[in-house]
Amino acid sequence: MPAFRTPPLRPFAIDFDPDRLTLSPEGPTLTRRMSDLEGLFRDHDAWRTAAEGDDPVVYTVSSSPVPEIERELPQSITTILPGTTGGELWMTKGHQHPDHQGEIYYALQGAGGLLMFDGDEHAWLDMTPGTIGYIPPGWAHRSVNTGDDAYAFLAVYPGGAGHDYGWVLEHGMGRRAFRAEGGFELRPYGE
Ligand code: PAN
Ligand code: ZN
Repeated sequence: MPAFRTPPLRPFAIDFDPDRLTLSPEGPTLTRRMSDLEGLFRDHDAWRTAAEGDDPVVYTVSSSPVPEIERELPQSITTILPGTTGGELWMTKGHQHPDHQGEIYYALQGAGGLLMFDGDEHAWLDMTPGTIGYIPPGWAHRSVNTGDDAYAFLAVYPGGAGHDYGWVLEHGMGRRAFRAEGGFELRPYGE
């Protein structure tokens, strides 16, 4: 374990285990269950039934020890489990970076999508292992598992970026992704 100073850190290597999808050394891991995703799925009744039932884990976010502070460049691995709620594919909460900072995603495993919304226009990137998704400044972003297995990706973002989840509750994400014959389909946010 490297000796950390604040800021900046000393140089150090992070081992990535592609089978276990872990980082070593590791920082905090966040677990998002269905009950943490209130107000996000279109079918609120289906969400409530699942949240009040077995309240499944929808995704985890495992970070390296790099702290979320100005000038540092933290990274984390998000793993979204396969599933649907009211037909809508399991996804991350989605957020906007308050100071409109950019971000890089790198798909590691499974099949997913990177949905972005600038408050006006939406964009969708298919994400399969090897795809680098670029999130420009000012685009809120949400990840969706479009496959039948876990979808995992690496995120690298400015330490001072902050995460505004209220923005998505207020503005939506432009589109929603639903399971459909032979794959998935995007529908307007309100439908
Ligand atoms: C990612 C996300 C992660 C979880 O590391 O934070 O995928 O998604 P939510 O934060 O929307 O729950 C990232 O975009 N960081 O900036
Ligand atoms: Zn982000």
